[in-house]
Amino acid sequence: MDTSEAIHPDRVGPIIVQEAWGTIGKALALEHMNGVYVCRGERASLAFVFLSEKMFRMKLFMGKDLDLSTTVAVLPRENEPLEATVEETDSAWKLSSGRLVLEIEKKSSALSVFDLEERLVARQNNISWNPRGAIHSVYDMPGDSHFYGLGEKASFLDKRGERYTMWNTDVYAPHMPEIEALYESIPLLIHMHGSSSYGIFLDNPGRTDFDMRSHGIAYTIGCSTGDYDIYFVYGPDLKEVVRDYTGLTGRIALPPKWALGYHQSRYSYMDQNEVLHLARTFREKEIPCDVIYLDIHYMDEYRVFTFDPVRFPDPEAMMSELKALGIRIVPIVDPGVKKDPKYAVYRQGVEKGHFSRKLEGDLFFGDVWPGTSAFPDFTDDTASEWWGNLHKYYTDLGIPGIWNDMNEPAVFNSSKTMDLDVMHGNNGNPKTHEELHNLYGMLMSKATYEGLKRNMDGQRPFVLTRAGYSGIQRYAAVWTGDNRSFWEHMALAMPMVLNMGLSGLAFAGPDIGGFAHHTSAELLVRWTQMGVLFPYCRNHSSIGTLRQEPWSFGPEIESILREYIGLRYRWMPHLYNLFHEASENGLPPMRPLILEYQDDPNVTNLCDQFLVGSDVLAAPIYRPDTEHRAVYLPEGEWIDYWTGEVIQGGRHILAHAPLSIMPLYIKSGAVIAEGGIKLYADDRTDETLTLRVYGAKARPGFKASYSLYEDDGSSFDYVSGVSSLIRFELRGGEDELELSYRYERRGYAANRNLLRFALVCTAFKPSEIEGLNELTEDEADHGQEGWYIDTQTGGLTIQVQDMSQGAVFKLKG
Ligand code: MIG
Repeated sequence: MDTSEAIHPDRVGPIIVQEAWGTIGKALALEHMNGVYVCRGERASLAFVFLSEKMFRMKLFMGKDLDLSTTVAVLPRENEPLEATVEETDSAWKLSSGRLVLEIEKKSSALSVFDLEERLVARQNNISWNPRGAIHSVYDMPGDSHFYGLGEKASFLDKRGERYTMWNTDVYAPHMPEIEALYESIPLLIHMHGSSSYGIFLDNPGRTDFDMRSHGIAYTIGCSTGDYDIYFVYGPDLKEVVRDYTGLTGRIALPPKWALGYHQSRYSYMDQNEVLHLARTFREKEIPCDVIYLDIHYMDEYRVFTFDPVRFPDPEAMMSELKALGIRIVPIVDPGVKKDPKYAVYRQGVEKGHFSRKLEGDLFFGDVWPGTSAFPDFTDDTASEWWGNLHKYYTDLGIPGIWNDMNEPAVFNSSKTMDLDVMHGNNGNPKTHEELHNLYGMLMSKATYEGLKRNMDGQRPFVLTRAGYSGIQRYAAVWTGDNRSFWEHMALAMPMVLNMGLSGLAFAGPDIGGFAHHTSAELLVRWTQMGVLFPYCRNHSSIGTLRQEPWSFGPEIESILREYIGLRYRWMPHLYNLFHEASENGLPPMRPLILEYQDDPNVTNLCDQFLVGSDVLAAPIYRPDTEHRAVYLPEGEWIDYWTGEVIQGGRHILAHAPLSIMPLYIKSGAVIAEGGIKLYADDRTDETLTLRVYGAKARPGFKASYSLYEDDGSSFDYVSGVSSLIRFELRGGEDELELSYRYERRGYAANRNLLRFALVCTAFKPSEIEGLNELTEDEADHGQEGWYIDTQTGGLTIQVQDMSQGAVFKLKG
């Protein structure tokens, strides 16, 4: 006999339920209280807060209570919100903040944002919601719209025509154009049209979506749970959007210099001997390397905070030999803690209540590497602090960095993650995992970063993470997860990491050479050539794949790789400078051309070439058996890095690039700070510095300038002023040049006596430099002050004592 279940609604076939989507309806009143403007609508209200002249927050709320707390993504505000000027007309309220006018239409509650020239910047036509809490908003998408940001996504740079979901997901084979959700969720959409741009950041760590595909002349932003809480960040320059968005959610912590070096990883270096052998090989072969990673096999049956006693019988001995070689270890730490009552971390976690649990009190268990595992509840500060402190286990061994993997969190089950009904403690404001999912990985890395920092005696920690949410940049570098050794994935790493850079993730990069599948000699060369100019530079590969350490394909390949890795180290002062800039203003070291040439229609979706800083243009070869490619050089004069040839920009050229060449161009007038090549970045025995100026011209109007930031590259002393800032300038006159440098601040004493200025790719030859002698090569080698023409580059080199008071030199033609 059947029961009534026979007519269960789910069984009787599709019933079409007309979903009742609600809207705000008319805007009835505008109230102002404590810097918050509340627009009361028929069925819901909108709260507006002006955070600056060109940035405001808008939150939808129902009922009476307005909660203006934020997620941890948003930094605490130091300034009071701005007062706007309010004007009411028959049809609208207009709120002006100084740079923007926000218009709320009374009849529909639609919202328009205008600039001071009364040009429409953005328009939100509609917000609606369904009874289950999903919210959906519709924005204008003019014909000339381009979209950027959105963090870690596959496909091209410009996201017009795409649709994405924000839901941190461990997909194996993830880097496909149709994949909507990856490991990281950065719900920041940057919209550029006409000559202006703005960003919309939806601060909601639940599932959110951005659709620039399905609605013709509109794009939509939605969330399936939680708040519709957006930040509108006006440019008009893309750079300003990036600067202000990172002002809101934070910028990268200045990394230790060693973290900018070359990193070597493998799933897994299986034992202590293999690790030591690897380190020695790097040194014997004189290939620079700063870090070796330990993947999951270092642990005792995948218990985090342990070493396997057989494979790694003496971690102390291993660490001390590595230290002598200048190589650091970064071990993997996953969030899953093995369910094992004899294992201290598990026991403590249970006893102290630090693991994630259901509302009813049961722990949530999921299967990961160690088998059944519990997962810390990082939303509670006490649990995070506990977790952070556990890292003393590593710091005591001299381990300064941690690699957080599987922190989406990834779980081996059908949902691929933690049960959505897990009830996170959230510091006394409990929320479901469904609502907080995208925060899990970030909170883990935050706990890790802070724990390391507490235990590192003033040294800067390094954390690498796979999962994250807006703000993750404050705690960790991000790698792009399990790519494969496909040429397509090499190419795709460019737009992916470029958009990550526009989304605050300035310190990011892919597994060089590809993680899964088998690399080839050629792919490894091409990928490394490209990868050494990415912010984060690690070669990593999966178990069972062909080896891809730099020497895996014989001496010829090895020497090309050595040269490119060496280039990264030679450019380290410049790179570090760019990272410092990123930590101050959020601009990423690796940039899409559109960031520097926003008015150039040729670069709106250009992403098979990129800039390092503003003046170095790399155009990697990303197809097999290919020695030529088209390169677009934007306006201005460019110099081929390899040949010194001067090329007029504003056009496409055909570059010739045999295997040992990655096309590389330097903007004329650019300056690059270089050091000597070292085997590890943190080697401070000789901090030689050369400021290399490209394409100097002895004529009025020419000017090259550069500011170089320096500090010890490893401690937090810079916070209290132990750093230097050198300002350098080269000005052209009638057949002469004036070179000057000056310390704007000299709190850090670099280990060098000489400063070198090298003028390369220039027609200028001095007849005389006031106060300096022309040197023989021998005198130059012995560190005398003076100038000489470098026989190799044909360039002019001037070397002088590095003086606190700076100096000025007149170069006569
Ligand atoms: O694939 O720890 O993305 O870098 O080597 C399973 C083993 C788990 C995924 C990471 C990868 C790492 C691997 N991990």
